Amino acid sequence: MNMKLSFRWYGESDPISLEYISQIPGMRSIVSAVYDVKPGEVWPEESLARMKEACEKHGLIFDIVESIPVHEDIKLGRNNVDELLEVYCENIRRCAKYGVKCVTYNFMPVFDWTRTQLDKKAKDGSTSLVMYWDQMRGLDPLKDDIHLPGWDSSYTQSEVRELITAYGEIGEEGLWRNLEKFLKKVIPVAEECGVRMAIHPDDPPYPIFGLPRIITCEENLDRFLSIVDSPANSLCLCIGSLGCAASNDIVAMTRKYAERDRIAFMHIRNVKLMEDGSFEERAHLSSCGSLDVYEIVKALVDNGFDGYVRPDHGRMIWGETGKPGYGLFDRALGATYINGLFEALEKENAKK
Ligand code: DNO
Repeated sequence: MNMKLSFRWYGESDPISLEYISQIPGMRSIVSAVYDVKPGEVWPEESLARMKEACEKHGLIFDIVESIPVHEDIKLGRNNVDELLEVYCENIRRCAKYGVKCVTYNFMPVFDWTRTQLDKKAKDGSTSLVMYWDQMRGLDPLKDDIHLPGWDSSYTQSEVRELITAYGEIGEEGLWRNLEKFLKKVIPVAEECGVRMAIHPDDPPYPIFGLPRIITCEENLDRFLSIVDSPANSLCLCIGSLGCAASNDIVAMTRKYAERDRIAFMHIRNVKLMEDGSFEERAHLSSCGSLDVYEIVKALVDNGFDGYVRPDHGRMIWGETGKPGYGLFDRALGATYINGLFEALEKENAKK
């Protein structure tokens, strides 16, 4: 198959072993990161070397990083931003030195993915992550000491308040300006060392708590890609994130960006959208959620996609416990489903 199947692994502390991951049919690459350093610090080469070696022992390749986090001061364009950008570039160089070909990151202010519950039980007894507006409404991080799943819990409440105020001041256009500065510095370095940078969309793809969010829709993805028109400046097309806005036509977007070779990495999962904009994460199969995963994969295959793919968030099934979204069983089922779609579609196309 042309696509490169991958699996996220949280390093030595991950309860899922590389041995188990290597037993998933067709598994090729490991998606990981150096977890024991803070954003804005240089990644020790020994950690990268260890990761590479551990993967190779199991016949796997460590060639995707998710993520090199972008320090809030880069996103806010303040304080020692130039120094932080230097560190970012150095981390890309170091990753490349150990064989990394794709680096994922996001440009979401303060909070990464946002959900209101991590273990919502479905009728069949499985659990998954959900975002319900009736749980979300009424929460105000400026007033209440709240911690939603997915947030970096290392911020104190007063730090969160300060950050939210600072983002309020720069607004969306300020965030675009700082993203442009980031890309103009980082993409030439990525090009030089053969790395494709893959921005992860905002999850969910609209402002939360009045914070600006810009990697949200086709118009903004077009704007993003035109800032530096290079395959090194590409997308991590997370269909479950973009798919939480009913206005995003994910099949059409996948086709368009695959045609232009601007998708470096695909995150494949399914979500069920509710009428009020709430959503539930579901099994990967098209009929389980709102996204037509078959049509999305077809859009890739029709354009000769040979980038990285990973089964994204799975449900917790068969009694498994662990990191929400990142258990073994349902992601492994997702992987075999993805394999099936690609094999069928690639073979069909080869006959034409
Ligand atoms: C959630 C992930 C995100 C993603 C980052 C990329 O499960 O997809 O946390 O890794 O947004 O920087």
